[in-house]
Amino acid sequence: MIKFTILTLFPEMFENLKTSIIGRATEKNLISIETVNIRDFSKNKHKKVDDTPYGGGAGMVMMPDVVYDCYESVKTDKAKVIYLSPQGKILNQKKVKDLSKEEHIILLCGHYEGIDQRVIDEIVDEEISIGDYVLTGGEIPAMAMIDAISRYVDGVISKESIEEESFSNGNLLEYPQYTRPEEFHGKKVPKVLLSGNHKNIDEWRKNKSLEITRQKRPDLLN
Ligand code: 4GS
Repeated sequence: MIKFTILTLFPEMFENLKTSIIGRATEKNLISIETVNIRDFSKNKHKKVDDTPYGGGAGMVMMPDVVYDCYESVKTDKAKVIYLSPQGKILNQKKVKDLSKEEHIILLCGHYEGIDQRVIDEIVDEEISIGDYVLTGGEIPAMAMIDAISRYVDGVISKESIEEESFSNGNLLEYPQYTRPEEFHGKKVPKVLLSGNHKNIDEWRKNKSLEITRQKRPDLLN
């Protein structure tokens, strides 16, 4: 059982995790997902959570005391605190697999221009980015992490699915998949897949994986 605690100003954004594979995993108690609204920790009568940046500039900055109190309300001895930010190391499949061994992951989501640096320095164990582009908040990266990590939790998806997919398989992309009908818009399913010869099918798939990786993502091959 891995527990995810999300610190966010927009807990409604995480409703989608109640659907599909992640929703089922939660229902089966294989993972647990808890959201905490940072705004609930505002001491201000207007529930203010952000203020203008010292030194000037655009946008608002989330205040450190509010974020800290929110963190304090959920922290555990074993918790690993991750801040989603373009300054972090870019997430990859190895990191996903390593994180799936944690017991409790706290995901801190910034919004607006970000969070006061002092509270980041005080509570964050690791900064992670989901790619070199700018989003409006850390919520979508937090969802991407929960989704990718949960796949590795026992019982969430089949062992075969974990092993077959891209990257698990020594950094190769997936071979193409086909289903019925046998012919679609004049295009036939490759014959070998209908042959029932599993040795030939495995070999064809391995070759396709290599070919596609070489073609589309040669950077993955070293
Ligand atoms: C990312 C990213 C991100 C940066 C949050 C600007 C709001 C935003 N977080 N991977 N402030 N890429 N965060 O763009 O993790």
